[in-house]
Amino acid sequence: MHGSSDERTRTGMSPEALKRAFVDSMFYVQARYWEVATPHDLYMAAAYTVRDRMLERWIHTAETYRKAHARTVCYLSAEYLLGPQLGNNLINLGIVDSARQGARDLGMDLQEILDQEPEPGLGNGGLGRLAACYLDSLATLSIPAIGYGIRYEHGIFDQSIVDGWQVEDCDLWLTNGNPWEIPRPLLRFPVRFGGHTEPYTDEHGRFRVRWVPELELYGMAYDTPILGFGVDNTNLLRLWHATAGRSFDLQAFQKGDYYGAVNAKVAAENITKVLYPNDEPEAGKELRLKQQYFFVSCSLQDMMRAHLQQAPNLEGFHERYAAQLNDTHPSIAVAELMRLCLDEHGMDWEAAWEITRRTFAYTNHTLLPEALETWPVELFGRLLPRHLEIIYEINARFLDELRMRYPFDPERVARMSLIEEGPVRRVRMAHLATVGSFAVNGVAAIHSELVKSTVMRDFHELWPEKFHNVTNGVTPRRFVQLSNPELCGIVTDLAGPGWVRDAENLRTLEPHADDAAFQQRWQAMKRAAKERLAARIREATGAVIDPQSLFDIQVKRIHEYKRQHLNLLHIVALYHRIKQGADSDPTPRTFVFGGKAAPGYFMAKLIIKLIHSVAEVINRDPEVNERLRVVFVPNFNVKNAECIYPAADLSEQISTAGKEASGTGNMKFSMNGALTIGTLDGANVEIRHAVGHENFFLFGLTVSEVERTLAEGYCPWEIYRGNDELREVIDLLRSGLFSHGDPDLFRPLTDSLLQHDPYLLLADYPAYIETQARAGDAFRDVAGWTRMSILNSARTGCFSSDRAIREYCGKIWRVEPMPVSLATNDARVS
Ligand code: GPK
Repeated sequence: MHGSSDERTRTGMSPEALKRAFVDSMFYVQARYWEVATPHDLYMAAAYTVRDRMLERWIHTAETYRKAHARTVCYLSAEYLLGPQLGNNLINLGIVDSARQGARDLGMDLQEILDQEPEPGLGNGGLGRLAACYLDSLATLSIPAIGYGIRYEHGIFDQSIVDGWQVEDCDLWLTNGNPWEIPRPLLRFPVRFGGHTEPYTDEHGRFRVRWVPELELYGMAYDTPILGFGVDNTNLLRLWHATAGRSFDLQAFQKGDYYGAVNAKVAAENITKVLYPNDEPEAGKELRLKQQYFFVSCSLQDMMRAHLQQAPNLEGFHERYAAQLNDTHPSIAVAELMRLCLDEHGMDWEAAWEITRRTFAYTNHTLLPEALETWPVELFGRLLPRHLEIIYEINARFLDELRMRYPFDPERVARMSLIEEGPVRRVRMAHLATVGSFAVNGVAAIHSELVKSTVMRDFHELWPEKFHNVTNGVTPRRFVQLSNPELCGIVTDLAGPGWVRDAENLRTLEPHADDAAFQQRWQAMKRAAKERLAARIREATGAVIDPQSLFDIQVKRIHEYKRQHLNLLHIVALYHRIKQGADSDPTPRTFVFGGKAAPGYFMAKLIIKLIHSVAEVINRDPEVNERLRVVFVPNFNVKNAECIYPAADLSEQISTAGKEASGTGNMKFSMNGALTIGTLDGANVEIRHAVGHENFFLFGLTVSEVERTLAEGYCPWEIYRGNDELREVIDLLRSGLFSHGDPDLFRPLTDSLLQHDPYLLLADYPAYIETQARAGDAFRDVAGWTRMSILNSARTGCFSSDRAIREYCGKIWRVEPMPVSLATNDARVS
């Protein structure tokens, strides 16, 4: 009702209203009374209290968008690495202080309640977290948008460390209930697999194809509201859960094979059981293709349903929606939208193709050849026979066009085909995504250039106007305001509380970079974050670290191209110098590592073991451990990350040039005042440009130098022979010193470095060591370092995901904001 005071409103925001609602939720939702409530009950009651406030905005948003027939962005992503919701939702609602006050009045501590939340880890790393940042920015910028994905019952595994080795434990994020999701049992779509196709003639005498599937199951929607910051817009994240149909297995059921049907039911429900834990895809996993098709089919059917509620037919589908393919994982959407248009809605090929091509846009996130998805034609045809036919038809028409255009270049035509010929024929998903989209983009300037000049070169020559760059971004709400309250306080004092909606306001820090009093406040901010991290590390691992030391941090998935082992070579070199009594960097350092290895990636797991082994030797050697400490934070996830980024002095972004598409951790570190030591790779290039070359520790070969080095016949063994310290460092690794006398343990790593070194660690080693020494020296100049730290925060506002989303909206989606205001909401109840 209009005009009702906050006190009388059921969803009021004052501490009093929140307290009343909290007590109500405890009673009516959790069905608990005060004396027996567990900490988890407190969390659930708090979550429901906050959720009520979100639902009010969400319903109003849905109504507003619907009435306006708003053009809507549909973000299709197999991963959303959301991280804990409660704290972020309090921030976006603007009620952190009210909530803290309310909790205190009831004798509770807000932080303890926040700590109860399990991590929704429905993603592997950068790509999944990017999707989550984009949801935050879409809502904050009032863009009508839906995130579509998979409700994995088990997200990314929990990592623990046993004897220095990674051990994977099953993630159980749903076990105690998920208060943020609304199950929609009636919102279900059928999804079919297998079987065969049959031609027939329809009532107009037209040639048609009917798919006779072998298996039918259902996707059921679970909806999570996504709040914008400081606006009432609240968007939808719709995740699909697989359930068996009533007659689970068409074949088995008809044969009266009940147990066969039961097995089929279990198999159906397995589709959304677990996230594949690789940050680059593992080839040929049938269940993975099923997951991709499953969520894409449900999402497109859902979009069509909503569209047809308001339009007579599908003609304007591409005007109503822009669908972004987050890498190739959802690229089967191109064939599925064709199938839905052709087979389910009776359209002809040209009309269906026109709609399809104008609906999708595709983001490429990697150039690593092993990560470019392809599916064996045999597997594809067995699972999705109709889609394979459609892909063949798309390809036939596409190749005809190419032959016309390049009549004397059959090799080019073969290179561009959607089908890779060879002993095993395969469907090239990146080609399907490119042919079926109106736009293709990379995720950092250098990466987008490489997309055009390498993996997509032929396509870029054919359709230069299709290719774009949108440099990634990260949300300042979670990665500054939530995770670094002291920094947030500093900026808010200078720029007012609205700065987090426009991160360019971080610039207000710049004129204070040399101000002594301001520098002290800045140092206190860093110090507080470092102490928090030290306490957390002590709790998690028992390791004691000194917040006065330089915190040198590398957290990200463990991968050879990211070169955690280059970092280790430097650490062992420092150790070696101290042991030899040689002059060495006098800056005390704490090296912090964190990150998960794909369970089947042996070398990555061995790198984790090596980190622990080096840590063990260094940390307990009194001759060394006053100056060096090495720690590994187990189970790097969003929750831990929030504690880590603000505590860093130095951010390690040391991938081989050309390998890291963008990186996003690099942005989070820099925004929080860490300096970067990094290569000219991914977004490092743009970060260095933004913060100023003098405020960035650059080293290493450039992309073209990497190419040249490899082309000229790179010989790591010669570098090893020619560099005494490097040789001694590698020999130490091979000596058994770090492996209780076993010289073979780390052989796979050292052999790889000496024989092939595909990621050019040895080539970059001297420059890295030298640059690290400069960073160590610079850290001892406290005022100089503080100045550089301030300038890093001040100048990295452009890496806000708001900027990235604005670019997508302008260059790619052509969609406008649609602000929603609760003030005009009649449905609000008092
Ligand atoms: C790229 F291809 C992939 C993938 O499967 N998973 C993934 O996390 C990352 N990525 C890149 O490696 C990062 O450089 C990039 O910042 C991130 O995607 C987001 O674009």
